[in-house]
Amino acid sequence: MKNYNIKMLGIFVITACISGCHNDDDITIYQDVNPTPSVTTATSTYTPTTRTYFIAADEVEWDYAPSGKNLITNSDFTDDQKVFVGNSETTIGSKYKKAIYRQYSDDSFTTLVTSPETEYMGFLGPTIRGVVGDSIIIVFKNNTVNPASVHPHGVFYDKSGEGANYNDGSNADSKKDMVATGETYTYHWNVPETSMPGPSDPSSIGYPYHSHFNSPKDVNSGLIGMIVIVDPEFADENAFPTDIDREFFTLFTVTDENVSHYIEDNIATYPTNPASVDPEDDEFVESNLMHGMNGYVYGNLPMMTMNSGENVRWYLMAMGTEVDLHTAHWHGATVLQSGNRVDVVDLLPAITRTVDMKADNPGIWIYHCHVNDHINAGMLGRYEIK
Ligand SMILES: [Cu+2]
Repeated sequence: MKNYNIKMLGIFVITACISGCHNDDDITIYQDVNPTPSVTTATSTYTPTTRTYFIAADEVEWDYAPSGKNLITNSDFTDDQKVFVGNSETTIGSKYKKAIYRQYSDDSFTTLVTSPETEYMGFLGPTIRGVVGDSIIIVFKNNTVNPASVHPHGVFYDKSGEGANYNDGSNADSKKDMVATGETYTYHWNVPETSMPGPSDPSSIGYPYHSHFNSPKDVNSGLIGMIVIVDPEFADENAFPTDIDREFFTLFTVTDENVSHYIEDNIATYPTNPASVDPEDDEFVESNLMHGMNGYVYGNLPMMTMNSGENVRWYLMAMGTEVDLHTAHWHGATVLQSGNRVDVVDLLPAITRTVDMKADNPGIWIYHCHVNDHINAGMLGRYEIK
């Protein structure tokens, strides 16, 4: 990254002059924004390729608190916490039917691609990766009962690859608004220079992808994931950035299960007396606002584990509505965000931020949203530096 920033020095000079208060010393600071110069292995030998992903929208039973307890306090849920995770005659509890993106090994969609290393990603879809110059092919199968799509942010697509339905003047032959139940469709995207990390970005950045047939309903149902785009000077053949040791992904969102496609199913399945549920009741509505990180509440996020000394990249994202202003905070470490040293990162719906951490403080540390209401409602996880 260091070399790349030096290459972009001209841009910084212009920016500095516009703001009117910078000199050459300030520009030196910009050259030093990356915390990981010791492992920088920049090359310009990257050969663009085509990356093909087999991704299905699958219906699953999701549990926001699979341990059945609060793992931050290491105790049973309190009455206040049971508002969200308690199952009763008139509340659903921690388990919901959802639709999530899952990766398969080929177009038979029979063998899931999973890894213990990505277990913490929860209901976040598989990471789609690309390097500038690459083509990305998504073979998408909709195994859910509702129409669905894969709409990417950040990459280049034409109408056939947009995965969104609105009045755009294109005809039905040139576009594909949605993929029907049981149907398979192939999206073609490209990664031009306008997708790549900018001068103040680290060597890779994250973007969202999500279903965009009925976007709010589709995303609250669970159809969301992240795309990583890597600077070709810092990309290996797997589209992993070469100047870091490890990556983590976190989605901060208050999933509103009240507007999920599956709310009627969930009312019929989980409350012990479904006939007594009033979907309009304020307490019932509140009970379905799941304040999660990757779909986990109250520390149930599987431990994000790294080794001391590693250079760790965090791709953060929020989704949702006006309650979804989140402030991601790590105990025990700081991060670099576009050249600024912080330990809290601000997020708004569909905003992605990519920040780098030097993991040099061994221990188990809380990692949480710093919004008071969200702390109380369970937007809390942990990470461990070994
Ligand atoms: Cu929050």
